[in-house]
Order: sequence, then structure tokens, then C-alpha cells
Amino acid sequence: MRMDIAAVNALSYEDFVNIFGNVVEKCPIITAAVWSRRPFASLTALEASISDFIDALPESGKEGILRCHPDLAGRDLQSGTLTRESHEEQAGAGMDALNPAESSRMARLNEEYKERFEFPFVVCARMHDKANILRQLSERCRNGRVVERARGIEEVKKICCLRLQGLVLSDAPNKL
Ligand code: 2AL
Repeated sequence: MRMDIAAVNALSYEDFVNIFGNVVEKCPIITAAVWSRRPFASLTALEASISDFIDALPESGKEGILRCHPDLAGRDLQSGTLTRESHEEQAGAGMDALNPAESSRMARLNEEYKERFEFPFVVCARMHDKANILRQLSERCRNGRVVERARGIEEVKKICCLRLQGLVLSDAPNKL
């Protein structure tokens, strides 16, 4: 069951990190840091705190966040070692149902991307289907590193917002 913002604000840091520790993939340090910015006026304010924390990091920190993300349709998906959240997102976008041609194209482009930028390709899988993801991956391989670092971080924030929305009630007024 999703909690309201008052319940979020009442959490101890242990509970807060247990519940929200993976809203940015494998980066519980972000959650642990943001806890001290409570109380949050709303879900939007919690999202903004995380976003501001990420924006204040040096570029090496932003690249570090990108590097915590598993490849789409990569080794972790095949070996069943994705986080629960990442597995749901990747399966929802059909990453576990690629045909052999799609699978080898995805693997080749992911490697090409990592070779070029030294961090993995990150996209908010829940907002796309597999054809779209493959197209974006091949297009984004042609960008520069500064553009891709910023683009990847934008995608991390989208992933984070959707994960948070699954845990916290929206502050938009209910329409009766
Ligand atoms: C992911 C992931 O695990 N979930 C998602 O939306 N995107 N990974 C990635 N490399 O883009």
C-alpha cells in the first residue's frame, strides 16, 4: 500500500532507507542523504530533494550513478540478479523477450555505448517499448559525452519519479 507524505515524514532513517533505498538504482546513499531534508511538503518536494542532490554532485558522481545501472537486456537480466524494480521495468519493456537478432543488436550497441562513454546507456524503460529503446540506443551512441551524461541523469530522474510514485500517494487532489 502506498503511504502518504505524513507517513513518509514520520519514518526513522533506517525505515526510510529500507523503503526508498533503491529509488535511484543501487544508490541508497542518495536516499540516506535526502532523509535529513525532511519534512517533505509533498511527493513533489521529495522528488525535488533527490533531483537537487543529484544536480549538486560533481560530474564524476553523476557518472557513478549511471554506472550503478544494469544494462538493459544484459547479464543481470539473464542471470536473474537484477533488483526487483529493475526487473519489473525491463520485463515491462519486453527486454526479457528479445528475439536473437534484437538481443545481439542490443548487446553490441550497449558495448559500443560503454566503450565510447565509460558509463552504460540508461533510459526510463517504463516509458518505452523495445523498438523504441533500440532506436534511442543507436541514436544516442552518436552524441557527445557531456550530452549523454546529462541525458542519462534525466532518465535516472524519470526512473526515480516512477519508483517513488509506486511507494507514495500522489499529492494531486483526488477527483471525485
Ligand atoms: C534501466 C533499468 O534497470 N530500469 C530502467 O528503467 N532502465 N537500466 C538502464 N540501463 O537503462
